[in-house]
Amino acid sequence: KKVDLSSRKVAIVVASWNEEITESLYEGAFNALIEGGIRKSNIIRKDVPGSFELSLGGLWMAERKEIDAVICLGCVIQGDTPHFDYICQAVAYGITEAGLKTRKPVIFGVLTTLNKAQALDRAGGKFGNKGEEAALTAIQMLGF
Ligand code: DLZ
Repeated sequence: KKVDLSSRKVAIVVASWNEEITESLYEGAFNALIEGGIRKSNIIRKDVPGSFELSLGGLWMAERKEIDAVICLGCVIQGDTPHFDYICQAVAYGITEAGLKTRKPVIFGVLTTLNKAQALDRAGGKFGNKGEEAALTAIQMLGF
């Protein structure tokens, strides 16, 4: 069945790190929400500095009464140090926690890649757009 989502509000929280990638993820997510029946005026965008901040940014948005679902978009690219692992761990945990705490779908749309090419492939390249997939996940959860 097709669920009527015309009155549902969705927040998209976007990390500015690796902006070229996260803007593509945003575009994919935005378009998929519109395609899925969410009104343009019911999509609220917020930016945070890096993926690490998606946890709190996502929680803040999910705590807003009027928000029905939150999509967190980021791109963490591995460097030469274990820093990558700490950010990925923290944000995966933080986004999970934001969803459980608020009992709302808080979607993990974070690329965790070994290099920029892998990220581009997943942000509108040969493996699709993971922002779009994150939006479809939100839509499915809103129809639960
Ligand atoms: C510091 C940092 C590094 C090295 N790499 C990334 C990255 O690849 N992707 C990303 O989204 N953020 C990165 N950051 C920033 C952290 O997410 C965070 O903003 C800072 O550690 C400050 O809390």
